Amino acid sequence: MTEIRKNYDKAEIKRFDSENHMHPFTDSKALDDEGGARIIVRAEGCNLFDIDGEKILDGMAGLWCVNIGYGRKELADVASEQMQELAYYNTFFKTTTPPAAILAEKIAGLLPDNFNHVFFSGSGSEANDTNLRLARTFWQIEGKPTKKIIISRENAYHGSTVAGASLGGMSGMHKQAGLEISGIEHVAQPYWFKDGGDMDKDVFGLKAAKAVEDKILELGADNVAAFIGEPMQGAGGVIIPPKTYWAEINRICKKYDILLICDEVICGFGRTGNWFGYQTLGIEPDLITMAKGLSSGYLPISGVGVCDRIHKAFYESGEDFNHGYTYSGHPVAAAVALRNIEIIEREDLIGNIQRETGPYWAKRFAELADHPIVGEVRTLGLLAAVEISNDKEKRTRFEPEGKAGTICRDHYFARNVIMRACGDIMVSSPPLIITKAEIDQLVDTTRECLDATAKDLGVM
Ligand code: PXG
Repeated sequence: MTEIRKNYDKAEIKRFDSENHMHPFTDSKALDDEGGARIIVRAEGCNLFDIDGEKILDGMAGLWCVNIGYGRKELADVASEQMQELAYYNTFFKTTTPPAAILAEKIAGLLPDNFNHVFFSGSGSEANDTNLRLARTFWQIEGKPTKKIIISRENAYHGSTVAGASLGGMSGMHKQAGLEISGIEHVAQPYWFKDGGDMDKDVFGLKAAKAVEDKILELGADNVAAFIGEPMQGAGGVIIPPKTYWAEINRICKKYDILLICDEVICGFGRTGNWFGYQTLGIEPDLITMAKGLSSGYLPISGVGVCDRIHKAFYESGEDFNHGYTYSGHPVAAAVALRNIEIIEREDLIGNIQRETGPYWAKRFAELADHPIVGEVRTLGLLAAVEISNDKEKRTRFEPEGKAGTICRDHYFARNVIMRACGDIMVSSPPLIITKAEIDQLVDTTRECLDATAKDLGVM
């Protein structure tokens, strides 16, 4: 084992990373064959800097999380102060800490009126594990223990723990390691571009919602605990449901007394131009998952907003809720999350999206719809999706599927701009502080990369 020093050179870091670090969602050999991972050493605002000093525009806010942008000294100071005062204490066994309690109160104030409690955890995946436990335990308490099944959607992303990945509908994840949590069922997603055929978008939205109702009827409402959905599917490709979808899901969940779990891990804390995606899309949730933007990724923290109906059942049950994590309500992460929320408020980041950057973002991205290999452009708040397609009318893909997206992503990479390729969908979710000039850079680079991709595919 090497001793820990202050300074390491690039070659050493590359070697350690290759020889000792196993990356998430990565083909390690392919990464080595390409020369290893890019080493990011610093960041400021919307830009990253790599070990060679290259400046890179981060069109993904890390992994959809650095909402207030990089380099906020204020958060480092808060973390330092809290760490010196009380670096850790738990919230089990009749104890709490000021940051955990104050953050819970603050979040409750942002949630709907019928939400007054938050259960904390460390990541979005853990929070969705909490949701599964909360939903099933709630129905046990209510004397309906058969209500256990959670309905989710194909191509949903709810995390990478066993419960998170089982709740999610990512086929690549389900294929590996036999995800065998029983009582999770998947239905079709509200993805008009791919599955809408000749249907009007709003009619298709109702059809996609009906898949949920059909599944409830097939399983029997007495066996269904909850429906879980992202307001818009992020990792699935920024799939924004037709306007009719969520209103119908609200109605269905109420009719059959099914809990509605709204996974706001990406949409929460300003992303869609409101504090939460349920506001933008008109969702009436019973449980709300939050992570990422809660601390803008400065420290890991997540939570579940719990509505009064569910909280009251637990409160009056006379039993412990036998669930929790070492880091539930971690004081340093909570202090950082609190200051992060304060910054979003103080700088009116959400108002700025509504008035300035949101409309500009939508207008600039919409210009790309005329590109020969673009089938559709979708935007919502500061989210964008550009569908690469070989036929605008039929909305079909280049063969083999995913290749065009990878080519396009590599063109961005070469131009020092980060965009995510979800198959053949180029998606963006930048820090909420992005300026109009940076939006121009992102959109102009996108057009260049689409041109280059079209050339590589032999169509331009
Ligand atoms: N729910 C949603 C909606 C998410 O997007 C999670 C839960 C899980 O959060 P944690 O903190 O456990 O990762 C997520 C995470 C990608 C990508 O490539 C997306 C996520 C994570 C990693 C990569 O788009 N979303």
